[in-house]
Amino acid sequence: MKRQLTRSIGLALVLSLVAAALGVAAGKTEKAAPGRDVIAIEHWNENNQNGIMDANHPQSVAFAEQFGIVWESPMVPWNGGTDYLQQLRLRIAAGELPDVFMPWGGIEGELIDNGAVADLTALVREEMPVYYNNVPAEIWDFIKSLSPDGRSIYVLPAVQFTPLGGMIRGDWLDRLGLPVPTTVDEYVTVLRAFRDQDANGDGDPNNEIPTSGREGGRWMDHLFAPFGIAMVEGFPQFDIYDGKLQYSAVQPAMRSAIEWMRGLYAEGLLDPETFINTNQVWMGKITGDLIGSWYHGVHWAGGRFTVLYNSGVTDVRLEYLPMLRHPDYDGFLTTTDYRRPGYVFGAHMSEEAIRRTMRALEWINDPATSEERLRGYEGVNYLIEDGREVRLTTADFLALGTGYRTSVGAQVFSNAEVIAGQNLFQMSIIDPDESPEMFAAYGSLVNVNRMIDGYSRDTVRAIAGQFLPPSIYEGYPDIRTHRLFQEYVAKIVVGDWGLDRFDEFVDRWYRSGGTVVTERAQEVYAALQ
Ligand SMILES: [Ca+2]
Repeated sequence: MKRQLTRSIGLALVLSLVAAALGVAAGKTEKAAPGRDVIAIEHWNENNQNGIMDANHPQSVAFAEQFGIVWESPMVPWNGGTDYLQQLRLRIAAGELPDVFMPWGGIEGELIDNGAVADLTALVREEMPVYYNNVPAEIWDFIKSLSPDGRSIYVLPAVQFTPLGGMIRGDWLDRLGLPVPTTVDEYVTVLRAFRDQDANGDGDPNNEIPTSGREGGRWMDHLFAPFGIAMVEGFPQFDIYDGKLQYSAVQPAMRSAIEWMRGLYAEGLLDPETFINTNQVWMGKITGDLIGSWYHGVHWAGGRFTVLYNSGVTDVRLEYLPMLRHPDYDGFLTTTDYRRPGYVFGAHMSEEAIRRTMRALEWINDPATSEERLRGYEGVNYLIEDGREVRLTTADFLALGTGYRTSVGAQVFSNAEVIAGQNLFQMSIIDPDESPEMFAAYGSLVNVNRMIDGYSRDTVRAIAGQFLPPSIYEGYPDIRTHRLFQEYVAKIVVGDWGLDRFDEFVDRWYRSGGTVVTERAQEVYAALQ
């Protein structure tokens, strides 16, 4: 049965290549194969960086039977979204949109205005009822506000449980006899111990980086949070200050946060390269057993655990680093219920292609199908050997060198229960005693669920500015990209500039468009209330 299906898809693929040769864009034409038609869907999101998908990928093979579609996903580099957006813009400029894709950099507004993406208002209710009902009504209201008539749905929102929080090396703390810090003062004590002692236990007391972040002052939100700074992944946000919606970066609390970080930097507690670390360099330091604490998606910590464990750090333990309490501020970790657009569908797609793709996305996002999905696909998630199912870790799968990514990727709906439940189910189908690799895979799930538990009990707050549309920045691209903030925070923290230049930053920010953008933000916020 499976072989026969593969053959018919193979034929569909040949037909699509013929169609492409005749000048019909592949993936945009329904192709009839004998007995069953299968539509190729070109799909793009941030997971395209992890490998390709095509009609022969095991998930495509299954989806051809289940939904009458196959995925076509080229490799698209991500690079924090920069490379992805560039590639996407090239395709948009050429009039060759992918079928289903994640918009990035706020381009969904222009895609809707240009009629480039499909109206999904009726279809999403019909084909994705579980997802439709799981997405909160206030998020649908916001999505509709992006449409020309204010009542239509062009975007499927990503409503993902994204526990962005602090992490600290529990095995380092054990080695130095220290508890997990809970206040800024306790944290400084731990950072000094990491700096002065051989916390990673390699015999060299001088190779530890107590804490670190990334270029643009990004991914060091754990250092801003104690001061009550609304911030997402290093980007300051609009929230209520002095009873009004305002930009968090120009508040007196930001000055205090920068002053504190300047002290950490001067003391050698903050990575000297923190403002020039690329994602890759920063990640390499973490997995190279050099960084003691950092801020990231705690649900992604399993990947760090696995690399450290497999490189010989067999006592690695990641602990959740709570929001550090400050005596003078009401700190919190920022969250947003709505984070970003999940998918848009190209207006060139046939209604049938949209419907089938939606059925597949509904299946991917329905909590009731999670165990079925986690069992996965033969050749990706497991192999059958001597009639027995042998689970593959992601590392095992990558070692097969197929060039394929594991699956179509990120869900557009998840919550803490969904993620923790999925991890528990995965633990139930893994035998940690089978091999060191399986022990590492099991251990990574244990660590991740400990993190999710810590985050779920921490001081986390959705901010007032979470539904502000990108249009408030129109005419002020530098305000939107936080360019001025990034320049000043880097130069002041590393000591190139004095702290007094923070006031100059505030003044310049307001004068270069901040005043207008703040007024717009306050108007939109008032209208949304
Ligand atoms: Ca050391």
